[in-house]
Amino acid sequence: MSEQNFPRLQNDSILRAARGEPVDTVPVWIMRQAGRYLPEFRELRAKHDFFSICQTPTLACEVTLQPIKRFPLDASIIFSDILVIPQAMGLVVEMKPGIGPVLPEPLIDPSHLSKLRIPDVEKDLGYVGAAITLTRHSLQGKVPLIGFTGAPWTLMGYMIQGGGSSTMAQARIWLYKYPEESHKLLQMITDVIVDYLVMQVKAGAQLLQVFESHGDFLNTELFKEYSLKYFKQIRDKVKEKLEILNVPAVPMIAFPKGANLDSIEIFAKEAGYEVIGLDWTIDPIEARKRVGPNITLQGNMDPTALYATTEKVRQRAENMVREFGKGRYIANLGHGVLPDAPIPSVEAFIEGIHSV
Ligand code: 1CP
Repeated sequence: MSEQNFPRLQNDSILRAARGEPVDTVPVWIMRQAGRYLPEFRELRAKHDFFSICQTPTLACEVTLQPIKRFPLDASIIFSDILVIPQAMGLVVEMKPGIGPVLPEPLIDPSHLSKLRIPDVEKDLGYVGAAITLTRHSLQGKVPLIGFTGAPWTLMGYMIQGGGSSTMAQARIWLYKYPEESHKLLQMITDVIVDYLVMQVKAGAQLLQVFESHGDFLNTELFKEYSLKYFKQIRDKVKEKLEILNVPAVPMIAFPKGANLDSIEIFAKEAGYEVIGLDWTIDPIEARKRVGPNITLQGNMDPTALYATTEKVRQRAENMVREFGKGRYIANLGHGVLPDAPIPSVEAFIEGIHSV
């Protein structure tokens, strides 16, 4: 597949860090960097429904570029949501302001698996590809563009709970009560994810991140069986399919949020991702000891630390780089930036990272 005549990349520090090559300054991006903490996003969002923005390439592109215009970030991430997959599989997903995603007809028991359809990814999610291609051109080579997906267990959680949950109890019950059907559902989701990520790379995504936002709810045993297993499949099949299509592979970032150090160590040995994202509970020095020298780490300042004084934010960002070290490291928060995060703190965070 051709490079679609994309503009030449001017800042490749995140790609270098992902590949383990030296960088002058540590690359930084912020999970959820295109979103509600930006007044220009809120202004656009007041005029458009959430999923209409995702489905309209010019709007998705505009929102993706908003943080890039404001801050000296080293990567952009395409504006979309992880819930576009359950939607493409036939479930209704509504985005309720102040609440978040709501799925009014969730999967109650395995008989509901018959409600799901196998989407034609190029057709049903082609709007994400179109947004990626347009954004690659509009970025004019300033920074690389990240594509993303939710991981299978995280998406399964929303499909069963019908929205966010502080316990994921119904979804966890499925794992014990219906293990076979849980694997069947996870496999269906995995197959869609693989085609979806391949489509994103063909469209121009230069890195891919897989968000396991509900990793918190899995102990090491469940993590191996219901998360790691599918992470591996995604990585192997995406690389295999791209090779068959003669499309160059791109670095893959896994974000197993809430995974403990034991799970992270196993993940590093087995999953085959170039980059592992850490949440803010993980100690950088301990994480490096566990994963060894050949994996890039990403993260992990506590998003609520942005509410300290800007001077403290800058210092904390500098200290974080010193702890992780400048090699094989991508700076980020340990989870998404909060909807009312102070913008001067976001600026101080980025400045602190780049100053080391
Ligand atoms: O800038 C970016 O990062 C790109 C846009 C992006 C991404 C990467 C959005 C826009 N969502 C996501 C990923 C996403 N969506 C995740 C993984 C990251 C994480 O763990 O934070 C998750 C869990 C979701 C699901 C979701 N969508 C939630 C969380 C609900 C819960 O369980 O508590 C919410 C609130 C949304 C809505 C959403 N997605 C994105 C935005 C800007 C918004 C706000 C919606 C609005 O404007 O009304």
